[in-house]
Amino acid sequence: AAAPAWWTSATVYQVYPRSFADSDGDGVGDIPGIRAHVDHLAALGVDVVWLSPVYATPQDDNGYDISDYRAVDPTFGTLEDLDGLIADLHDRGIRLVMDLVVNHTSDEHAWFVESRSSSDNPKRDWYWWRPARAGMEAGAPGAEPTNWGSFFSGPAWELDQATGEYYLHLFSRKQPDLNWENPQVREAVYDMMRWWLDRGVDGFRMDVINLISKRVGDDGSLTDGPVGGNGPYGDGSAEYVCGPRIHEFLAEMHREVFAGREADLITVGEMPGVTVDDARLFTDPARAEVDMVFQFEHVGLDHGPGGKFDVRPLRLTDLKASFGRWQAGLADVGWNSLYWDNHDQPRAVSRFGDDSPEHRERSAACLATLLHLHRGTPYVYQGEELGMTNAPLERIEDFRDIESLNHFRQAVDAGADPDDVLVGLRAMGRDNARTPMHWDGSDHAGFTTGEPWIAVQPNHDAVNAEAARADEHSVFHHYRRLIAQRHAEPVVALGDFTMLLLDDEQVYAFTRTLTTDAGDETVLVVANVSSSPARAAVPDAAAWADAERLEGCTYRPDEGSAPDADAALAAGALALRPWEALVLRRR
Ligand code: TEU
Repeated sequence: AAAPAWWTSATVYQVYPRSFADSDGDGVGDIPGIRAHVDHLAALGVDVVWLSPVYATPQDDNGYDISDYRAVDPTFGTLEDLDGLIADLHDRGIRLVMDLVVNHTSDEHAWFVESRSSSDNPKRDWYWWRPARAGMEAGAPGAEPTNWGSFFSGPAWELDQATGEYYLHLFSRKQPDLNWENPQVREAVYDMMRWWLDRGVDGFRMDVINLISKRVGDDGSLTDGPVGGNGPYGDGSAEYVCGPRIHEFLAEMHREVFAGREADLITVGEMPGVTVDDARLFTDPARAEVDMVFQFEHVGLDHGPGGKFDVRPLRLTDLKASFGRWQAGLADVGWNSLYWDNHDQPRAVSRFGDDSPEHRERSAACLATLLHLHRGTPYVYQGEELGMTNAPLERIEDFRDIESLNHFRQAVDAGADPDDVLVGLRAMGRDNARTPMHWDGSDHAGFTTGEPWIAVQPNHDAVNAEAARADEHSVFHHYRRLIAQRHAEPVVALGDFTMLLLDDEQVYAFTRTLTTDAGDETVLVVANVSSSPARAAVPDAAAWADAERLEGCTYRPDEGSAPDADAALAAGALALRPWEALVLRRR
């Protein structure tokens, strides 16, 4: 068999540039700010940095609305700054992955400016232009070409007065969708991607890449989606999630952009709504599409029927069933990416752990242990390695994100009680993860000398990188050791995964097994995912009586486990303190 790809033992760190570090005091993070902190990343030991967009942008969606793919936005710096960052990272053996946002551009991109200028412009067909619904007048209520809702509230179509036609925007009206049916669009994107690879970047994280193929009839028609549950709009996802030509497009991209140099690169497709079966196809190396995908199943388990802001308690059994299914589904073919959070999700410790002062560090460390001992490539979102928490967002004025602001306005206009709407936004709003990184305990947490674009969290006095690096028992050093174990231990990177105790609402347990010529090696992970004591009835417990602790994987090993942990485990009744995680190995 071929040697495993380098990224099977790698960990990726996501930098959200707006909120990482500001070098010039304008209150917004920038590339020189990142360069000033690469040693933090090197100390953590990550292999790859994924940089959220720094391209030219009017910042309608914090850079996910790009007006020039080959320019750096002045807010973030210059192309030379970016070249410098690539060099700084490469000097430390860290690769750089760029965000690739090509489902849509900004409405201020030159392509769209041309496209909208007239119905016979050569670039007209680069976007999705459609007349009003048959028999209806453009602009009349319900006259949009389809009934699809946008991810950011309201309809997915915007009427453009210049030609009296509508254009499609699955996200904001300043993010028109590119028409991937047009081969010129695809070639322009591939050319831009090659330009970045030639500049030294090591791969791409592909934004909503499974939405690029829309189902379109021979006559150019698009189809309405079912209405119900969530507001007046139809759910168009069946028409564009993993659409008819998605595999063809990604295979073509691979041939045109990656072929011949793929061994040194890493590609990850962000894919809301992707199923395990789709993901097997996308990540099967023999098909040459992408290395791995970001799936959304585990971050949807606490969403109610009303959508992401309709928050429901998470059941641990659901979480384990989901992760277990993905681990099993991509065991023989393909590869998983592993994440608890990112710039679109609430903070891991607040959502899956317990962010009270008593349990914050222990639960953050427990979640890290669990994720980093799964099979797949772990992604760490900036601040996660410190156990940063959700932001204390109170009033609507505290929010900055277009998704939250649009949702609030639409829900309140539709008659909802603003206080009720805020409950969902506080729990799920994307600004929770977008407050500035905590570098130290000083004013503005060392993020900026100016006025930060969004408030710094008050808990930066206790939760910050300077304090964490100085304390060998910190969450930071626990992450560092886990990342190192993936490099050092083939069983962590490659071992087969088996979920245990699927019916237990408190305990998360699994094994990893590696078969080599030297014999079998098995790692057992048992964690109490709760703030009260737990008992774990581990199957086949007697076999673990003489097992050793897997070095570096136990948070605060000096505290030991509950007295006689190994004996208790052997007797089938292991007692675990709140958020305690035990990692054992036997050969
Ligand atoms: O996100 C796509 C996505 O499906 C969601 O996670 C989205 O952020 C939203 O919360 C849906 O409710 C990607 C980017 O990660 C996100 O930041 C962008 O806003 C979006 O695409 C559009 O480019």
